[in-house]
Amino acid sequence: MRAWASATVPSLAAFGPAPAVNIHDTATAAVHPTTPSGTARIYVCGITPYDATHVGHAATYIAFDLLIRAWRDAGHDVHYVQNVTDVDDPLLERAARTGVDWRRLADDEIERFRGDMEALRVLAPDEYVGAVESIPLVVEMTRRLTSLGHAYEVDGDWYFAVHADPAFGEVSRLTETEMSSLFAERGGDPDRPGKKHPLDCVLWRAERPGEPAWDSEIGPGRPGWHVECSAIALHHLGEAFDVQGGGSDLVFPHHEMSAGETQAAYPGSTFAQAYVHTGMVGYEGEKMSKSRGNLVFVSQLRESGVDPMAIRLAITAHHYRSDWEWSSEQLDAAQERLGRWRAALDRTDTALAGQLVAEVRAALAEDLDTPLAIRVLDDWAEGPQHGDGSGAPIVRDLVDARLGIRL
Ligand code: 5CA
Ligand code: ZN
Repeated sequence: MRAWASATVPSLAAFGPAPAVNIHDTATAAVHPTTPSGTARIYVCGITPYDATHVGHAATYIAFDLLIRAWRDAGHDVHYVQNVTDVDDPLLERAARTGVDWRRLADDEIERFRGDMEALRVLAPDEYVGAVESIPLVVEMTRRLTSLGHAYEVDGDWYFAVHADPAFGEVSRLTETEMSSLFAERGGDPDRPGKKHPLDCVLWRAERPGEPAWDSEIGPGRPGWHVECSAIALHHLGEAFDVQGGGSDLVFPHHEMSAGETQAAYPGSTFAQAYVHTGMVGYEGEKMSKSRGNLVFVSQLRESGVDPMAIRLAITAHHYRSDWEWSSEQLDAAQERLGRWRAALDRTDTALAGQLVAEVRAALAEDLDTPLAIRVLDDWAEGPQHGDGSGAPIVRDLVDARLGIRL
């Protein structure tokens, strides 16, 4: 699938490489150094394209964009893969309810997402991969799990036996009781008769009347959700890639199951080295979600004339791991902040700019501490300055390369 156009990232190489990047891993509940061997490999779970991109989605993709920018500044090449869940229950339900062809709905929303990501200066993945185009990979993984005795059939649907992976549970660190309630809440079917274990999840869903289906050696049907990401990540990145990313609502079951399926299919393998999760953005007292309908769309903000850089700065003012609430006041504050930073450029010399490079890099190397990076820049913009403006291009490049914001 076609991705979108990436903005060019200015190089800060004149200041030497940025420090190595430390990031919080959900599986160990601690901040660790990332240790890419040359090229850093990252998989970020993409959208299910049945509605427009909201501020919560944008916050998640901006967080991983900051990680990619941190790696690049530290001297790494980055191999970035993102999927699109272009066939799944919520998409088909929305299409049926609104009388729109499901493929048309998906294509239109993917196109809108591309426009939003481009406007927010989120760098595009190297491979942008749809579930539909990955069906052969999903079928292959299901067959492999079946041949190892880790998958079984219930009335034409294929299930993954979750306990086939000895490490099952180590991503989310949840108890079986906690897993059960989340599984039921987030699309699982713990009570289905014929399953061997309530937590076993669907690998391949047999054709149902009125639903799209694809022919395969395991019968006509469509991919389950979790295996889509297992198969795409493994095929495009290989095992033990550096970071598996997404919002905290994906910790369980999605990331637990994706890791489990891959590790069971390839005994002894590790899916990802770190599982990185963003906090949930709320609005009007609840998590912003397509099913709740309390949404602030990036495209609507853009259409109403809001500067995408102000949207990005308002989002970045929060640490990526915290849960927070969107409000229009934050957008106003970000717009004012942009103005203060822009006004300070002409009063900055190269020595001061070089100091800012070091301080912003240090803040972002420590689990992408954007609130600290922004404080550094606020202090610069508000502090006494005796500069001649010679440092302006450096600060512009710094804020562009590391925060993705053009001043
Ligand atoms: N297609 C699957 C992942 S394979 C999916 O979860 N799609 S999604 O469209 O529902 O969400 C896309 C990404 O946005 C996911 O990483 C999800 O965790 C994140 N996300 C969804 N809602 C929010 C929110 N309110 N705040 C922050 N991130 C969110
Ligand atoms: Zn995913």
